[in-house]
Amino acid sequence: MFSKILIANRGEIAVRVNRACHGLGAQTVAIYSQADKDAMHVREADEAYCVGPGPVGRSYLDVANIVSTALATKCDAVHPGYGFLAENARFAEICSDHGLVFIGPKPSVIAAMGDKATAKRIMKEAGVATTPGSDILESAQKARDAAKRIGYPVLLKATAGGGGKGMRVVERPEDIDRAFASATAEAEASFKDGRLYMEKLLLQPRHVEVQVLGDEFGTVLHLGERDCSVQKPSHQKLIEEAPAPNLTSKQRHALHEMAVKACKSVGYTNAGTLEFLVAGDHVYFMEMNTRIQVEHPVTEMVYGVDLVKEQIRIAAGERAAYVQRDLQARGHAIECRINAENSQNNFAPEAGTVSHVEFPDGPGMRVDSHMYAGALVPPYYDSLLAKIVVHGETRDEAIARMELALRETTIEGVHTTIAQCAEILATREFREGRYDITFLPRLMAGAASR
Ligand code: MV4
Repeated sequence: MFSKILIANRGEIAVRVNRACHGLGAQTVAIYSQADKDAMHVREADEAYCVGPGPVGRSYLDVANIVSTALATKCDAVHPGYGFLAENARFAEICSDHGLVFIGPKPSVIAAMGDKATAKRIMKEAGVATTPGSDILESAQKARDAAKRIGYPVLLKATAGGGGKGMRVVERPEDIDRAFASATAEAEASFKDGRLYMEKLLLQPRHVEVQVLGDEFGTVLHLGERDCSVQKPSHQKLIEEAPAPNLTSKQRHALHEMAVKACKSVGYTNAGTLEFLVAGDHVYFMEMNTRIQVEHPVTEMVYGVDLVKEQIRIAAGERAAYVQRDLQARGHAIECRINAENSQNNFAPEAGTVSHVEFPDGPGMRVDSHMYAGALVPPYYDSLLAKIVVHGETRDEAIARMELALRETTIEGVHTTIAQCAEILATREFREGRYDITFLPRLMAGAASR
């Protein structure tokens, strides 16, 4: 096991990773920006060092400063959390060049999966179902030819993308030129890589993702799936659950088998997530995320596995602590993301000081948060304040428990998504588990017009 781990992150995930490190007997080093000097992750680590001012480019993304801090404090590993440097293959490589274990997959795998067209090609070759589409399109003319073959409507996607940037729906051949130019420009501006590929547009799909863990001895385990279809128009997830409701056992089995097969074919190690779109009876691979995800706790509650501890143990060269048949999903878990944002102001993120907090507690309840009375919410980072996670023997019990948990949650000083989460839980679509990616945008449009 590692003796000291640098946590290259902030917020709730830095607190979460710190807890896992301490649980394994490792010392921790926090890094922080000037804006985070009083943050919970700084207080709870064994050591903490300021790496720069508030803006992320000068602190949490400053590779040289972070690696220097890890070396100066004699760390043997780095946990990147999610966001920031978590899927930066170059960072992973620089860590290992300096004798630091990057707690994640190999840099070559991070790079391959980070390029969405490459990831899709690799998965297709491994026998995983992918959405009908094209490889990289060198020109608008090539795009027109591809669309003719695939059939309209189609979706242009940025290969460097994710999160919807550089994505354009195209309904008719006469719209290809303009969509190709604007998607290329947006991708170029966002990722310094304007390359596009194309897919058949799936109508009203669900976003279902499979959690995997691979060790360095070739074992790949899946830990079931999560439904993350409750997303804002900005592609931010708001509520996630495990298992996904309304999948046939055949679809569920196919998802799990494809995920494991895909990981074995790329020699995947550490924690990862394969994202699929489920449309009608079909499931299609979409993207792979090579990090621990925000919504990992719903999987932890259903499987009774500490995924962050497993990440660390695997990176330290230990064998997976489980075999597949021991991993049995039990009951149902739901997560609500409590963000600092203002529903009166188009859900814009809101900075401020949290004056008062109360969190729920009791059987089947978990809160992952870095909030305390007096905590600052700086303007520079994502607006996640807390994740309220509940478990029940059934989905209905989990929903009832979440309603209780949200009622028992108080955050004063900034506006939050607590009421919006409660509104979603009260809808018939959510209660019946019959929602897709169009659900929350429709609900929000309705609320805006009321
Ligand atoms: C799609 C799709 C429909 N058809 N691909 C959105 C983000 C990006 N990572 C992939 N996305 C989508 N890809 C095909 N072929 C619809 C979306 C999509 C979406 C996917 C998951 C969750 C929420 C979404 C919201 C809008 C669009």
